[in-house]
Amino acid sequence: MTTKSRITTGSAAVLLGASLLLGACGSEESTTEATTTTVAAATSSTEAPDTTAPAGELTVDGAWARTSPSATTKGAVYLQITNGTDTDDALVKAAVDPSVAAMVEIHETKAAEEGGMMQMAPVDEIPVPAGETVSLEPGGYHIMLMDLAAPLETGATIEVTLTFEGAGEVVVEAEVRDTAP
Ligand SMILES: [Cu+2]
Repeated sequence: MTTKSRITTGSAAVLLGASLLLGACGSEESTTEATTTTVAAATSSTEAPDTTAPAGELTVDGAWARTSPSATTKGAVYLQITNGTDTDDALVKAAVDPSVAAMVEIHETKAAEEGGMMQMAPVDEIPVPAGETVSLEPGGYHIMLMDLAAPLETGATIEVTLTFEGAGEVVVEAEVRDTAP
């Protein structure tokens, strides 16, 4: 496995999951393969200790979109941005294909000055300081999809193009889910 050094702990978990599925199939041949895969995964997870993203990269993980009730034309996308570089960056724009939504904004949900009600408002950018992870999650920052072409259905996948001030464009796939992963 020549790419071993690039396998992250996350990938190892996926391999492990796949090998369990293979093992469940029952044939002796696939059981043998599964055993080999498990060993490889265990080895690579030892080599890739449980730390943050590789140094020098800005990475986006865990993208998902919340299902929208059929009566609404809005949806939201959540994800985590890890800035593994030593330079501050910022998410300045998000976009989806017009076949998904006509307009996309970056929003922040927070308690209003008066009354304490939660409300959301567009922001120009989401700062992602060097070495930090910023979560877009329900009740906080999110990517707002406006004027949806159709309600978001569980299991569908949306391609979202993120534009960072420093890192440029990053395209992520967001799975439509009922709840956070
Ligand atoms: Cu919003």
